[in-house]
Amino acid sequence: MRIAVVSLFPQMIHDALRIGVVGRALERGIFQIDCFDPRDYTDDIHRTVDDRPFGGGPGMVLKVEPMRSAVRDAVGVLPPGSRRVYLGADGRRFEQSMAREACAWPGLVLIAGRYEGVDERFIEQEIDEEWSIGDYVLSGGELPALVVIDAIARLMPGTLGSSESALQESFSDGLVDWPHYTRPQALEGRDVPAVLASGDHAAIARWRLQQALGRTWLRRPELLERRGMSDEERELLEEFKNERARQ
Ligand code: 9D3
Repeated sequence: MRIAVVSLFPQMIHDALRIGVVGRALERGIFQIDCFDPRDYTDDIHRTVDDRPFGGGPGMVLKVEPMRSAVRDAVGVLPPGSRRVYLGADGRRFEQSMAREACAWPGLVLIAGRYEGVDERFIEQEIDEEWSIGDYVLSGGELPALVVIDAIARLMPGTLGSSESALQESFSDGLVDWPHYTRPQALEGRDVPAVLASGDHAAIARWRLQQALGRTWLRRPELLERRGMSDEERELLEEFKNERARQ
């Protein structure tokens, strides 16, 4: 897959993507990133990319022409059928299902805003979708673009090792994680749950699913609503609630 990023801070994108599993996937050619800086598409001596908002008020607005030229060049290096996504604070909340869908697109242009945002006519003419990564105020779309790239890159075949890949799409999908433990088995009088050291793999799998269901019920009940439960899972959760009520 080819990803293009339109950003006034291309260094921020390149530097961050050198690190970790995503950096290794890039090195191995599993996907490709190209950055397009709107400032390179200006023709005045100051290389102006922003201007004051019509109607007045604080802050600056990204001008249409440099943004449009950068996006059109980006689209030019991507295969046909690629999609253009603007990262904006008012966009649709990015979630895992969107990463899965985007993974199947031939190419993706991510456009990072800065300042108060971009002239609305640019959105209307040049953008297919608008995504946000959550309800908090950031300084621009670069960190969101990196979040989206990370989530998509992990889904590409070959990015993760086989053991990490095996963790994806398991029965515990749509649940929060179960608790993890490592050595030492006894730590200041707090032991690792006995079942995990029992060697009984069926009992361990059952305990982990029960913990995941219980923790999802406690922390993220809306996820449980969305996912639903099998009869067996309902029983495990009831047992979790009963044990919790006795403690
Ligand atoms: C405080 C300014 N806000 C006035 C109501 C609007 C605003 C403008 C520009 C808020 C944030 C930004 C910059 N943010 C992004 O470009 C952005 C973002 C975000 O802030 N949160 C979550 N996802 C994203 S994606 C792009």
